[in-house]
Amino acid sequence: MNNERIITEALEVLPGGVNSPVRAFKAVGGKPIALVKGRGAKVWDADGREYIDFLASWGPLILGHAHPKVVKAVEEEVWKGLSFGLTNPHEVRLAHLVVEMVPSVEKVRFVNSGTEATMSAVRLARGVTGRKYVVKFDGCYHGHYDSLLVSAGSGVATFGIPGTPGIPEEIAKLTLVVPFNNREAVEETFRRYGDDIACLIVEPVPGNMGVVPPEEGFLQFLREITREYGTLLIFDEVITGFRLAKGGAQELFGVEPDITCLGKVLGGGMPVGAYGGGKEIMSQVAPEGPVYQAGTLSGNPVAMVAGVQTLKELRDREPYEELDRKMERLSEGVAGLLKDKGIAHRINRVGSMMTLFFTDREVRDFASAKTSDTELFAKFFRKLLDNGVLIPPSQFEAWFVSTAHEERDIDEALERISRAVKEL
Ligand code: KE4
Repeated sequence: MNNERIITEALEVLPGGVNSPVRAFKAVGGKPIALVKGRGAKVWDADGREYIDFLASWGPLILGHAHPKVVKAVEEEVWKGLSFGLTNPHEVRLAHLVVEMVPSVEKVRFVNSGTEATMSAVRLARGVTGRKYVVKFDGCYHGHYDSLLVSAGSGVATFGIPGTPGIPEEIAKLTLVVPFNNREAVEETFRRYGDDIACLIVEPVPGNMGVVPPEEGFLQFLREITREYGTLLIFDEVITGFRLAKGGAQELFGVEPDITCLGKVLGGGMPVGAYGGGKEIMSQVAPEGPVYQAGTLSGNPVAMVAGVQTLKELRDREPYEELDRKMERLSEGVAGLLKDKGIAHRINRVGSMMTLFFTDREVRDFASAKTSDTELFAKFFRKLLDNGVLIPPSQFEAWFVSTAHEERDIDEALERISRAVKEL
């Protein structure tokens, strides 16, 4: 079956022909593609076309597609059974790795997605503090949990939908939304609601408004003001966890949250999410404590072994300098091509995640990110696709490199991007 056939049939049985909205390419126009194979830094679509991949399945594939150690472990495990519904040894192995690698985590609970992780973390924070308000930043996306789907960044921002139908305003109004990198707004919010704020949740390095680095001291400031008001600080490290450093953004910036949410890289491409923190807070999670959360496939053995192999590779190899260098090479190459063409752009990069914005403004929050020319981005995206380079089909997302991207892949990608830029 080719792209055309797959997408046509998908439209008959899947809403929008997809299982996640951004895959429908509405933000970039034209027909979406279906991918059928990935190996290392490359993917192939159903028409047999090859792409150098910087989407990396939205972040999980830090070791590239079908890494041999991950595939072998999954292959061996499936013959022992796919799921038991009782504890299996691999969830304990993965939990030990998370505790070893993530500075603030002493105990962790596995779930099946990043959304489940952030939803559970907010419930835990409300349960532990007995408070009702949640603070989030405009442009940050934490999955599609009602309390957090309030001016979210990914998906919603791309479609320009402010929140979504189906969320009662009684729920939405318990979420206070402030601009990122804006201390005064955070101080004002705490001055007014501080004693009723259960938690503040933040992507320590937002990827969902595009990449926007936290300004000097901003994360430390959030740590201090939440501590001052007895509010729990939640780091949503679903993208940054194990990506920016072995211990994620909290290791890179030296700021420890009360609760950490994880996903993507944690499962190495299999559906795994997690939330964790100090023993005291996590002892409040059922059945040890009163805050309920559960899941049929949580800790699924096949998903766990994929995560174990991925984290062991990252722990033992610590490929972060190599990843940073590769992304620096790519981003500088792209900047040079656009400069030569006289196209206004900004590139924000932290480690091996970056975003190219088509704006001449510095991008330091969602408002400035939205000054980007999304029409030009859509054209750029399609020219790249035609030239064999796959980036996220949305201006407000992050590009990723993996350990499987060799220097020659970056150079080849820049060759293809150069051809695409000439056609702009
Ligand atoms: P999932 O429920 O999609 O596994 O995770 C939600 C989530 C939570 N936190 C952060 C920081 C995230 O980036 C995400 C999901 N990211 C989006 C795009 N960046 C996934 C792509 C999609 O929605 O299809």
